[in-house]
Amino acid sequence: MENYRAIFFVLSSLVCFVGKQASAAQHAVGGSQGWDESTDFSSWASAQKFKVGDQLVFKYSSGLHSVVELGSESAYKSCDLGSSLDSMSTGNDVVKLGKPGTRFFACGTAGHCGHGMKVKITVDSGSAASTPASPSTSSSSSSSSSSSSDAVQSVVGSMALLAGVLSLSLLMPQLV
Ligand SMILES: [Cu+2]
Repeated sequence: MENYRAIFFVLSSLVCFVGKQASAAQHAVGGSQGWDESTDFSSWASAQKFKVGDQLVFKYSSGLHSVVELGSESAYKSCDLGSSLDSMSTGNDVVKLGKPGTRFFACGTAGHCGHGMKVKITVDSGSAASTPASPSTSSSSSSSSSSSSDAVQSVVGSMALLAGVLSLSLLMPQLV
């Protein structure tokens, strides 16, 4: 009879764990191919959903490539690495997507960006509605709705926990 108690405890904590995991994803840039010249980053990025709180991980051989964050779409298009916001070169670089908007990354190795080693990441506010791609560069979108999906996740998590506790207490009379 002790088994039931253990099973319900494991089940309810598992659901909470899964709920927490789903709220922030980690995206390995380029998928299994990683941050490499041969990877098709535009098709990789279009298949992904980037939310506030998610992380990007750039995986590559340190020394061969690097990661440079660019400040504008025009710098991204022309591979102008001179106006970079940030640069990383460990080979396992983690970038946190802290707010909605578009971010631009390119490889800092000479010639690589021109060969397509660059990626544009559009971070969504976290709500279900898709944000229309606006040509203006001004970031006027508010971050007020950024925590809505996290809130839903925690509600789902606590409801699952409640269900677990409830079924546990229902079983209690038989157990003791
Ligand atoms: Cu490179």
